[in-house]
Amino acid sequence: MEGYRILEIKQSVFENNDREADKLRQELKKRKTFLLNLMSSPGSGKTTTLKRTIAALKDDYRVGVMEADIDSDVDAATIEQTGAKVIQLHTGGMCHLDAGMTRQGIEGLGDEDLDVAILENIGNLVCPAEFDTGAVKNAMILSVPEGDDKPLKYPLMFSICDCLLINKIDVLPYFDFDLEECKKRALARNPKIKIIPISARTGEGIDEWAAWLREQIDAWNA
Ligand SMILES: Nc1nc2c(ncn2[C@@H]2O[C@H](COP(=O)(O)OP(=O)(O)OP(=O)(O)O)[C@@H](O)[C@H]2O)c(=O)[nH]1
Ligand SMILES: [Mg+2]
Repeated sequence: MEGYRILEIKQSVFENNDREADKLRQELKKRKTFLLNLMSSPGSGKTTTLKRTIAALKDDYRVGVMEADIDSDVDAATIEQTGAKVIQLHTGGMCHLDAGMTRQGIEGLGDEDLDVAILENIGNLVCPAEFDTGAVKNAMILSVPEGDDKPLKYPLMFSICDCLLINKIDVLPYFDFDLEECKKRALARNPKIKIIPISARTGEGIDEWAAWLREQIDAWNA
């Protein structure tokens, strides 16, 4: 027998985070705040889609946005123009948010009077998928220029998301992106994933996305 122990540190990091995430979700349930975690690669259109999403929801819900980035405040400045409450979170180099960081963001927003809090996670298809943020629903964006093979290459992200927005469909004629093949690949990873093609530029598909989101918010905040 070896004279040393092996500690599964990664495992304990995830277990602790899962506990924190469940605690945060229970608190949000009590306060009737719905938390959405929005993830994607850098530049897929998270902030642009959020602008459209806020416009679709703001007459009926009090919406707050947490913009997570390694640095800068450009996304918070963009969202501020919509009139929604917004906070910029800096992760100082970390490529994802965990439940503790999300809690700090929610507290920074002043969560008590929010119906909906949206977290724009760090642009990355790998690390954010591994950490439960305490969100009620996870959504992701895959944009046409990234290619239809992404469900094959980043399976975890597709399997933990409740909704997949395929964005930038306005540029479909210029790319060899096979929409049907992409849907098939995503559904093979996660048969329950709701798939909505959108263009955050033209607004196409945003009504369907907003309707899906409203259903989730109303079910949680009932
Ligand atoms: N053609 C087209 N361009 C889009 C669409 N959505 C976003 N863009 C453009 O894509 C670029 C990146 O969009 P953002 O919304 O900043 O993407 P993001 O995912 O928030 O980026 P990060 O926060 O840096 O990860 C911008 O130049 C947008 O104008 C779309 O539906 N169609
Ligand atoms: Mg952004």
